[in-house]
Amino acid sequence: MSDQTITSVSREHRVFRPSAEFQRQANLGSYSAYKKLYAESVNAPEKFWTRQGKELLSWRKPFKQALRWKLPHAKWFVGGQLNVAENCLDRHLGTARENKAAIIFEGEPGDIRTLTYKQLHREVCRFANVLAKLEVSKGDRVAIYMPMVPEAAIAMLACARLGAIHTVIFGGFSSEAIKDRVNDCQAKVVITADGGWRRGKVVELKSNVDRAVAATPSVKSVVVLKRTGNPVTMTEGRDLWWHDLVAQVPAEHKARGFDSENPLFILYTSGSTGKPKGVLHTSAGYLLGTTITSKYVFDLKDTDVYFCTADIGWITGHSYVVYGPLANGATVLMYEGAPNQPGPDRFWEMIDRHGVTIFYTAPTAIRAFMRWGDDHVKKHSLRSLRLLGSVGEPINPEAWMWYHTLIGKKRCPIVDTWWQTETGAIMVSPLPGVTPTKPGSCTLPFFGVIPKVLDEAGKEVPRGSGGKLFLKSPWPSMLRTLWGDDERFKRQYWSELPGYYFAGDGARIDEDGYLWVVGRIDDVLNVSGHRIGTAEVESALVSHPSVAEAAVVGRPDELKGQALVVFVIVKTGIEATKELREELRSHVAKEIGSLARPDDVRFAAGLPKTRSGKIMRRILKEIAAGGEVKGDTTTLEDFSVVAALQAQEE
Ligand code: 7RM
Repeated sequence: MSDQTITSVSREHRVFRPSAEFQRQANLGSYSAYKKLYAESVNAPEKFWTRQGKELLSWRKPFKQALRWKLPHAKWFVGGQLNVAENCLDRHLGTARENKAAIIFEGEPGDIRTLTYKQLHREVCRFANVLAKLEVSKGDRVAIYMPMVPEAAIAMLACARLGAIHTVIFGGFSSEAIKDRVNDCQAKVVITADGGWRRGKVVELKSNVDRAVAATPSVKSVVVLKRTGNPVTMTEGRDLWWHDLVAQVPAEHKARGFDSENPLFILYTSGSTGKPKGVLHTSAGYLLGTTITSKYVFDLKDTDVYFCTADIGWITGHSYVVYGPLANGATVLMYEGAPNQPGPDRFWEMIDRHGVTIFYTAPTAIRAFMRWGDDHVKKHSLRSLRLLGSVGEPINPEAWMWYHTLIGKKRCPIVDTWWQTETGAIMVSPLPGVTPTKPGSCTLPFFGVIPKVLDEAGKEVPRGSGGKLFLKSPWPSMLRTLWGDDERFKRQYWSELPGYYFAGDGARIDEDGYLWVVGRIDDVLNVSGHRIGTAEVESALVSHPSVAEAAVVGRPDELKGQALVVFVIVKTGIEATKELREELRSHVAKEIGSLARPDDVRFAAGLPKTRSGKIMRRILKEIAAGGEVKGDTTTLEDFSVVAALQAQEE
C-alpha cells in the first residue's frame, strides 16, 4: 500500500432504491435520462449550460458565450445581463405563483407571518429604495447581521436588486468577527436588528454591532430592524430604524439589468489558519447553479413546503433558503430559533403544522435529535414529508438509518449533498427519483461536475482507496476569487494540482463509482503509516449504543507517528465510566481493526463547532497535545466548550 492514499475502513454495503411512486412524479425520474444529461454536461458543457441558462433564467440581455475560461478565472454567460432579484421575484408576478407563499416565517416565540411572492416583491422594492437613499449602488458592500427573519432575505434581495454586494455575517458571531469582516470588505452600511430570539433569550445583535463599528470607518449607516423590542442605543446620524426608513419610500422600484459577472455576495469562511477568506460569488452562474440543483436535487414542485434549517449566515442559507428555492417559485419555511425550544420536538411539530414536504438539515442536528430520544419524534405524524436532505459533513450510517427510519418512515429518499461555500451549489448528490443511495455516501456528481480522487502524484487512486478530492473543469456557481486576495485564491484552490480545483477533502470512490467523503485532508489521521479519514473512525464510535457524538484527532506520538485521541459525548442517561472508556476502545478495534484502537478516550460535555455544526478538529488537536488554542476562533459557536475541555486537561 502506498503511503499517499487513505486507507478505507468503512464496511457499509446497504443500498436503498427510490420507490416507483417517487420516481413517477420526480422532475427527473430515470437513470438513463440522468446518464444522458450528465454525459452531455461534461462532453459538451457549453451547449448544456447555454440551454440551461436560457431555460432557467430570465435575461435582460441575452449572453453571447456560456463560458470564457482562463484558468483559474472563469467568466460565465459572457455578454449577458440580468437582475438576480427579478429572477427570484418579479418573474413569478403575473403568474399563478404571485399569490402563493414565498416565505412562511415562524419566530421562536411562535409568531407566524406569510409573505406571498407579491408581498415579498413589494418589501424588497421598498428596501432597495431605502438602500438607494443611503447611497448604496452597484458594487458597494453591505453587511447583514440579522436573526433568521424575512427581513434578512429581504435585505439580501434588495442588495441584489441594486447590484450591490452583500456579506452576511452569522448572527452568532462576536463583534470582533463583525469588525474584521466589515473592514476587510469596506462595507458602507450594516443592517442589523434589536435582537433575535434563541432559546427563549434575546441575542443582542445591536450591541455587538455598536462595539464593532466603533472601529470600522467605512460604515456610514446602521439600519436596525425592530424584532424583539429589546432596548438598544441609537447613535444619532448613523443609526436608523428599518420601519422609519421603509415608511418614507414607495413600494415600486425599477430594477436594472447587471452584467452576468457582477459580484452578488462575499461570504467569509474560516481557513484552517490565518484570517477568514472572503469567498466571492457573482450573479448569473451562481443563480443558475442554485436554481438547477434546487429543481433536480430537491425535486421542487409548486405544491411543496420546503424547510431548510440552515441559517442565512451559512452558504446553505444563501443557496437553499433564499436564491435557489425562490428562483424556482417555491414556498420556503423559515424558522428563527433553536430546534429544542420550547421542547426537543419543535421541528417535528412544525413539520406537521405547516405540512412540510421537503426537509433539509445537517448530520450534527440529526445526531442531536437521536440523543434527545425517539419519543419526541413519535409524538408527531410527519406524514407530509416526501424528501429528506443532509449537508455539512459526512453523515454517519447510524444517523442516516435513523433519519431514514424515524423521520422518513422508510419512504422518503435521502439526498446527502456534498458541496462547499466555494462551490456555491450542490456538486455531488443523489437525484431523489434516480439514484440508489448508500448510507454515508453522497453518491454521484451533479451535471457538469467531474470529481477526481487523486494521490500525491496526481494519479487516480484505485477504486476503493482514498485520496484527495479534486474537481476537474469549471462550473457556473464556482467562486470567482477571494475578496482582495487573488493570490490566496490561486494558492488555496488551484495550486495543489495544476488545472484542478482542490476541495481540501479526503474521499474515495467505490466500485460503483460512488463518492464517500472521509473528512478534511488537514484532519486525516496517520497511524503507523496508515492514513485514515476522521469520518470513518467517528462513525464507528457513534455506532456504539452509548455514544451520541464523537470527534477524533491525532496527537504526536514518537512510536506510532500519531496516537488517536477521541472526544466522546455520551447519550442522555449514560454514565461516563472507566469501563465504558475501555469498551469504546475495543468497540472501535472490533469495528475497523486494531490499528484504529483509540489511545485515549476523553468524555466531554460539548465539542468545539462552527455555527454550521462542523467540528473544529484543529482546536481539539491543540487541546489533545496539551497546548494553547491558537489561530482564528471567531467562527467558533461557543467558546465556553473550549474552556471546559481545557479545564478538564489541568
Ligand atoms: C455546504 C457546506 C464545506 C465542507 C466540505 C466538506 C463538508 C459538506 C458534506 C460534507 C461530506 C457532505 N459548505 N461537507 N457537505 N462532507 N458529505 N454531504 O457545508 O463551506 O460550510 O463546508 O463541509 O468537508 O468541504 S461549507
